[in-house]
Amino acid sequence: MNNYIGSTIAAISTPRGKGGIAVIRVSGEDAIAVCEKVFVALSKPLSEVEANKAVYGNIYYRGEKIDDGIATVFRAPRSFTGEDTVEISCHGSEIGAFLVLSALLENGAVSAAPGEFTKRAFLSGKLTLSQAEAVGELIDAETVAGARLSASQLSGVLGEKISSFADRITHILTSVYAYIDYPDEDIADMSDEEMRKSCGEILADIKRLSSTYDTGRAISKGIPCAIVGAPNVGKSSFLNLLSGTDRAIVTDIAGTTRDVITEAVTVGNIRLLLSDTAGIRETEDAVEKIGVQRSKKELSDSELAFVLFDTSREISQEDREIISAVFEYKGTKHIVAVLNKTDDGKYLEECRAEISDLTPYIVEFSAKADIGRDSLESTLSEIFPGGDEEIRSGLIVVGARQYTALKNAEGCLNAALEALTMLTPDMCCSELENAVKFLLETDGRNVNERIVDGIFAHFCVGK
Ligand SMILES: Nc1nc2c(ncn2[C@@H]2O[C@H](COP(=O)(O)OP(=O)(O)OP(=O)(O)O)[C@@H](O)[C@H]2O)c(=O)[nH]1
Ligand SMILES: [Mg+2]
Repeated sequence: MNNYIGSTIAAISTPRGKGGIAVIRVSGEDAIAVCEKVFVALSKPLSEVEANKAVYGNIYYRGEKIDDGIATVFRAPRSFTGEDTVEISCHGSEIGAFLVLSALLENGAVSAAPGEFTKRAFLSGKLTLSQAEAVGELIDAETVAGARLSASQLSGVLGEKISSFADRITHILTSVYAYIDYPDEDIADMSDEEMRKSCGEILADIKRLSSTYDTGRAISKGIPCAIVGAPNVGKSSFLNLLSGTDRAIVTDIAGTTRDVITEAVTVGNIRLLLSDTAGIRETEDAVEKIGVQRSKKELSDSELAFVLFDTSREISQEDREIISAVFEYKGTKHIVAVLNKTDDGKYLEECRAEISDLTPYIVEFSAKADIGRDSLESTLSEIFPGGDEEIRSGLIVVGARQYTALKNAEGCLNAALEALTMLTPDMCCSELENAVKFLLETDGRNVNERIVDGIFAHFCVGK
């Protein structure tokens, strides 16, 4: 991203391909002058059009009329980027939009880098970094809940919350400074005891927020889930039912699935990236053997394992081996036992007893009779707490950057608490300062340019 901030940038902001209209966005000091050379409004020149007004006109490329359309004029600082901006809407042919862009580039604009409009909005103080990221999340959202969450974060609530933690720590810091600089005078706002208490409270609040990260990812990006179990327990039927497709072949022959089949599904607010795998068992079949190896790899790569059992038959040696294989991941992965075939569940209780140590999350299910989806949904919302209210409030961490900053701040606060207990105020001071630094960085204050570039490079051109 080498365009300097004073340059005027242009890009097609609508997706590639044919559409009703295409929008070309131009932003920068000369946005209106550049557009005036390309877009001739019928009523008056663009430079005389008031802010936030749209005008109809003709569009020219190398002196030849190529289209007609609408130009909307925004004037600094009241635009998305904070700069003068013109948005030209033309007919939505790909080549037409490309010609409009070429005309603009020939008349003084430069091509915008991915995310550059949003980057400028951030640099001119129109958006905080968290809000800018929410714009990116909103564009990328794959679920309704994800879109709703990023829409509520556009208002900046998450950033405000994080910055309120920084303010509270700064308040403690002022007392620590007073204590260090004037040890003999009683001018600190807070006593030792009060500092410790306040530090502990902030730490608890930060932890509460950082613990929403799993849910944030589950809502916006999805959680990689492996469906594992012995052959024929109904793994493929489970995937098909949840995805509402016939993606995976289902037969009563054990060892039907060989390759890994993936489907993204949404259960409640949670997005699951499901992988159906081969039944895990000892086999002499060369192809099935590879399938079994892939199942194990899928299990190890997943964050959540759905372990399926067939409750219409006795628990087998194969089931027990799978239980012990999944047991290894207890504490590092979410584990949900799905007791399938409850429409014929003669061995349901036996099955329950067998898995009681494996996981508290047990769902009675029938992929054939479509029983158990509600129970699955409520189990998932126990694992990923945070319902509609949190989504509406926007107080769910989605970005890895915010999460890391909160975790770092937690580390500093823990160390600061220790220093307060040992009565080493210097130590406490630097830990609290670091905590503030980590927290403020989430909103782009003190963030070095490299991080900023990295964030905006993930955007699409025209955003
Ligand atoms: N009664 C009953 N049968 C089921 C249920 N779910 C699946 N089945 C049947 O069980 C058999 C195996 O189902 P699949 O979904 O292919 O099982 P799988 O675990 O994917 O099997 P492999 O790929 O061979 O490991 C099929 O005949 C299904 O129709 C259920 O809930 N109840
Ligand atoms: Mg299968």
